[in-house]
Amino acid sequence: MQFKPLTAEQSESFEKNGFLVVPGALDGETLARVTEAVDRIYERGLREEGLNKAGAFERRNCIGMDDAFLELLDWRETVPYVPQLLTWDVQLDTSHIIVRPPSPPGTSAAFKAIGWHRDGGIATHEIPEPLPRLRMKVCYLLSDLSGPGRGNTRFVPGSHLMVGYPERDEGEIDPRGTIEVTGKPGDAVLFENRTFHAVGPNLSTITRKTIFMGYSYRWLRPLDFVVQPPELMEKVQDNAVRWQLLGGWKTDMAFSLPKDEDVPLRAWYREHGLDTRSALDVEMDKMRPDDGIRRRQRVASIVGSRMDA
Ligand SMILES: O=C(O)CCC(=O)C(=O)O
Repeated sequence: MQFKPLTAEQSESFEKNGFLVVPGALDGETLARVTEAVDRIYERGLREEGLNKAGAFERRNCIGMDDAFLELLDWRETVPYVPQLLTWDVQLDTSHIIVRPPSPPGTSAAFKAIGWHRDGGIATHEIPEPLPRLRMKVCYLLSDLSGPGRGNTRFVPGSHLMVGYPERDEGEIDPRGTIEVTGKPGDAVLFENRTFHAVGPNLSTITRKTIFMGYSYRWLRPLDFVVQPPELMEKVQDNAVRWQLLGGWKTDMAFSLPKDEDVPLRAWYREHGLDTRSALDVEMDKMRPDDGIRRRQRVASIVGSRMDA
């Protein structure tokens, strides 16, 4: 995977708001290929099953449905940011087409296609607050969402750092500070699991098309599949990073104590100077498990020298 450093401004913005817009993330050709694949799946889905109760079409775990989606797995303009904001120890945990056609006439401005929530399903309710950052999504806009009211994703900036639900003022539809994220086809929006988000009605004449690719720590369960099918794993067997991202592994303890062959992104991370672990962690890593006495001595000497300092 190519490296693309986050700028200080992007990093500050993500840390402050819990989301980040990357304009022009998809070039014209890729945008056309992804949109064409989404259109095909959407049109077939509409014919065969219609829209869901919220008036949308959704296809989960779509990664294997078209090679255009596989390109997004490690997309050069966005995915290099994921290890910089989360960790090298990442996997794809969801790939999700969401199409939102115009809402029926008369739909209330208060309608919610998706209510306010944080990502992660049941884990969000079972992990004691304050929640850690565990997952993040990259949403690729395939339609013109440059104005509000088109079924855009709504965010409460800064809500990733809150404990509990964001406050809503009496008589207001949305929590205080809510924004609708806007962007053009080909733009991407990165957001993390703790950032509260929701979707209102699509009051425009534009059909909102998006594809979401989610990433999380490898020791978490994926959100919308258990394991990817062998045919898909076969397609990426010569691409070590894609293999990691699709949940592949090489050693028995790959998800608890990964070896370098399980996680090529660890070497990538170090190669690009992102390894900011403490001296203690680095030392611990170098030690073999059967090296108990020496390990204790070395740790004691590091800790001792720190306490002396
Ligand atoms: O459709 C959207 O904009 C939001 C989707 C969503 O809530 C999610 O991916 O968790």
